[in-house]
Amino acid sequence: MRNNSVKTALHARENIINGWLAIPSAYSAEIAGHQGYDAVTVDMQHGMIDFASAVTMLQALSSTPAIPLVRVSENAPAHIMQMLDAGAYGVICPMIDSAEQARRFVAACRYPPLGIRSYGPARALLYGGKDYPRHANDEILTLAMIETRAGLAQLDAILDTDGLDGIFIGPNDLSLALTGSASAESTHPDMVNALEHVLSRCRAHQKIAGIFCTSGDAAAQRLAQGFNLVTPANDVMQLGRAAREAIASARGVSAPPSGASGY
Ligand code: 3PY
Ligand code: MG
Repeated sequence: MRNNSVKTALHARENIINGWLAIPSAYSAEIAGHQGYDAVTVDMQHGMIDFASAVTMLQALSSTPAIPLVRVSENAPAHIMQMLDAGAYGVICPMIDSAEQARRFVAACRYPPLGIRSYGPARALLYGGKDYPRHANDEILTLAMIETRAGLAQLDAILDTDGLDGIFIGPNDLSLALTGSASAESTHPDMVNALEHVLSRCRAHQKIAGIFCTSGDAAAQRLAQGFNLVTPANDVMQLGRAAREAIASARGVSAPPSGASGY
């Protein structure tokens, strides 16, 4: 099976830069995959992406060096299994609030006897290779999103889940839950403490700590803080930012900090 270089690197404590796609386009995915990201995630929760588009995006990513990941829309085994069959080498699952939800998530990603994944690897065989079924349980990356008060309260139990590789923080949802306002780079003390808590618990459990960020600078700060996997904004934010900067530079003015695009 094609090695999941991102999983290998993460477990060797190397940092991973992960792109994030919300635009339903194979061409965008192909461009992103060639820019130097270690991994690129197809976002089926908040991206404008249906299953058919996701398949073409995973196909496009397959022609690039980036490892293809999917953020599923919910913790639904059939959906998770379908995205793995479509060739996702890792799954980021939103809104994990308990050990039971984490166990259900990981079980959907693992063939028996470790889990309940149904057999039918389809495109995963083409991307991964003929021996995919024998090695998939070891190679597929599983990241549970912590982005609620409940998830934070149950963090240790979630981190104890066998087969869970780590945590990916959704800072917008988490700050909304903790402070009443969604802000990925929130400096509210409750958010700062929550992120430090997640980092130290991930370290104690020897699990990966990942987080969504809104820019390269923000991602660099998160890496310096101790996170292992960062997403330096999604394609929509990057497109909007590049357009604002180009327009401002053509007009000889400074670019406005944010536009109407992205979240
Ligand atoms: C969040 O910030 O809540 C996310 O889910 C990132 O996409
Ligand atoms: Mg979220």
